[in-house]
Amino acid sequence: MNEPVSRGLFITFEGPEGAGKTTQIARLVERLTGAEVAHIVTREPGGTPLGTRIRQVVLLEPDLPVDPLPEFLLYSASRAQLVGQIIRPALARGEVVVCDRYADSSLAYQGAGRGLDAGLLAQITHAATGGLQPDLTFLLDLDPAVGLARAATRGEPDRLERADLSFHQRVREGFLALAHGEPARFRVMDGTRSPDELAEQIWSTVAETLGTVQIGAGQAEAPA
Ligand code: T5A
Repeated sequence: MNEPVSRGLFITFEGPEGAGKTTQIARLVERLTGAEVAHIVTREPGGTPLGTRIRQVVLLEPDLPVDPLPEFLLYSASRAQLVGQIIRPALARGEVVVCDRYADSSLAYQGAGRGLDAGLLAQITHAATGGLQPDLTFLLDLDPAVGLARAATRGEPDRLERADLSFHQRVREGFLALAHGEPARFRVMDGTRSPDELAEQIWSTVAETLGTVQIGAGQAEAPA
């Protein structure tokens, strides 16, 4: 069985395509680095050699047929490896873990979006993660049409970016329903606000949370 995590802080960023997660994670990392808070940054799918290969198959080969259940299982395999190899060890060292997407993405994309049974997703996710849940999840909420237009400026669409707008609307609703169900963990942010405004809001929440937990060796005080 997995050891219980008693230290560290697990932060995830979620949201529809192009919501601004990568931008805000970079801003948060600057603040954590400036405040000398031990941290790592990772992402899903990916974050390990296995996860990187799965990412290639599941996202970047959009013409390869992959049905919804195997798609979810591939994300889950990447997640299981990431949790065991990267996330739990970092939390056990007392570090902040910042992860670009996690299990909520499966519930939103493969559950609300593709229509897979929520109970099945929860059962397999529990097996893949040993029940590890983020302490704090920032949901950058955005009209998917706006997010897809932002993402489109980057070149060829991946498998998910190719899905139609109604799929992405279900994904957005799925995320909002998850946030509604777990208000203590989720912070829903308006993804149309400026990057600077969002970064300030996010840092203020993280700094406040850091003040309530003991992070890393020698990090007894909350950052300014
Ligand atoms: N997936 C993933 C599943 O289906 N199931 C799962 O279980 C998991 C884990 C991952 C895909 O995998 C799917 C979901 C996804 O489709 P990805 O390549 O990692 O794909 O991409 P995304 O996570 O979707 O991230 P994106 O890079 O598309 O978007 P971000 O990171 O949310 O947005 P970002 O920061 O790159 O910004 C996009 C553009 O918008 C601008 C940026 O400059 C950039 O040009 N921007 C803003 N513009 C205006 N205002 C702001 N506040 C802005 N913030 C950023």
